[in-house]
Amino acid sequence: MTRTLIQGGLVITAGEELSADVLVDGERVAAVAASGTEVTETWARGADRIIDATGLYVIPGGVDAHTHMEMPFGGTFASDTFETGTRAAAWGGTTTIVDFAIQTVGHALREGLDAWHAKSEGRCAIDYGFHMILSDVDEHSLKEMDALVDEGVSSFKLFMAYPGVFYSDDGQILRAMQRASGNGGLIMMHAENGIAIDVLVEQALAEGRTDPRYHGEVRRELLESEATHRAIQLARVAGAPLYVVHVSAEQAVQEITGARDLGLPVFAETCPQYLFLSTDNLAEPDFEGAKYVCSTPLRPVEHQAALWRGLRTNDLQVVSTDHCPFCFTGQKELGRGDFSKIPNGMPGVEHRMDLLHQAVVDGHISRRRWIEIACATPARMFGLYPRKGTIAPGADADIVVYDPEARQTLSAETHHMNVDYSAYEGKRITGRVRTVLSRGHVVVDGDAYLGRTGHGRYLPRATCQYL
Ligand code: DUC
Ligand code: ZN
Ligand code: ZN
Repeated sequence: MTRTLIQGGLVITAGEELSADVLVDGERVAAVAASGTEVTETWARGADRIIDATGLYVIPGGVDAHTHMEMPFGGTFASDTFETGTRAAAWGGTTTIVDFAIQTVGHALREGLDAWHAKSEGRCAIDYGFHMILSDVDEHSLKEMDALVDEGVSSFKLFMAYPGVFYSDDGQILRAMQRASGNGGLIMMHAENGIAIDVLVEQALAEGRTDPRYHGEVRRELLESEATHRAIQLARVAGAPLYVVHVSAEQAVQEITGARDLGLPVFAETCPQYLFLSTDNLAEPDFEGAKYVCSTPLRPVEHQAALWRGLRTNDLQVVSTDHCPFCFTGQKELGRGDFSKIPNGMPGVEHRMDLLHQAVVDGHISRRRWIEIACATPARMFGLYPRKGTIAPGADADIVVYDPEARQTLSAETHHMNVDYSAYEGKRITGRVRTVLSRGHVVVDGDAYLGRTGHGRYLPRATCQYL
């Protein structure tokens, strides 16, 4: 087994920062000790490989708990496969993803899960797990939830949006929550009132309001906060914990904060696009706004302050990407003349760690909070801790050596995601991934990609460890 020593860096976890050396034995972290001691000098003599991290951060690999590789949507598929998407994730310092397997209406959960295993097996560059999207809650799928929790698919996404596709009504949602309260599963909610949104879509199109910016206008903030409120009340009635995905509106944050102030087990994530982009992007001319169409939608820039505050106060616990890329040419273009036909989703899996480091530089969050919201809490929330999300003896050696001073400019010219535009084209970032280890293997070293398709392993997950 290869013994690797990462020497002289500042090790940052959610809990502490220390100048320490990290000894990796094979695929796991063997030990962490203060740099420059007799102990670490002995380690150095016995190491097969030494990575010099002087002046650099040594952080856990990122855990992105919300991706959609090859997701079918609006008659097309998200453009990143498990192969290209996980490789791009590795480039950006993310070493674990949790993707969403999908149940289609009229089919069993098992069928959807099998299909996601078939798409991903032997193709991933980094480790991966699955959530399950419930699109057809009935007696059979409710029973299947128990088996899935037992085999490591311990979280279930429900949609209050997209009637006729993924949508569940309040009765179905309540039943799924009741089931989860018994089997330990965590319900993840896409909280938007899709029935009301569809009325507003129809009215907008009838009035000739067809540009991408109307996607943001019809998916009203109040329809996000109303659904968030309703989801919280249903979870209370069911006695189940709740995790609200991709929160974008200030009013939705207020609903979550109110629930948490009551001591309810309500958790939530937001995404980099809501922290760094806004409706100004959706309004870009010449149909360019289509690049920013995702749901929940981008909000006016004023909402960003509430999201940052929520991240600081722990009313929001996680930042995930909701990575769901569609090329501008040929995919986003499906919605020219009708914004409702633009496939919903944005690329992001490669840039989450960097954008959140930029938030450290900008003073929005501390370094440890960066690691907490991007690595440790997603791992705990979805039953992967302490194997993932931290640097500690026994943990998988998913480690990023990060240069906090390096400068980079984000661009489609240089990114590795399989998509023809960058949502952050031209954005300057301070900080950059230097070296990435996935289970002890160096997969990225400076400008070199050393990873391997199929190195990534499927991760059966425990139930939520954040309760
Ligand atoms: N939102 C998106 O933007 N894309 C995929 C699914 C979703 O809920
Ligand atoms: Zn969603
Ligand atoms: Zn999503």
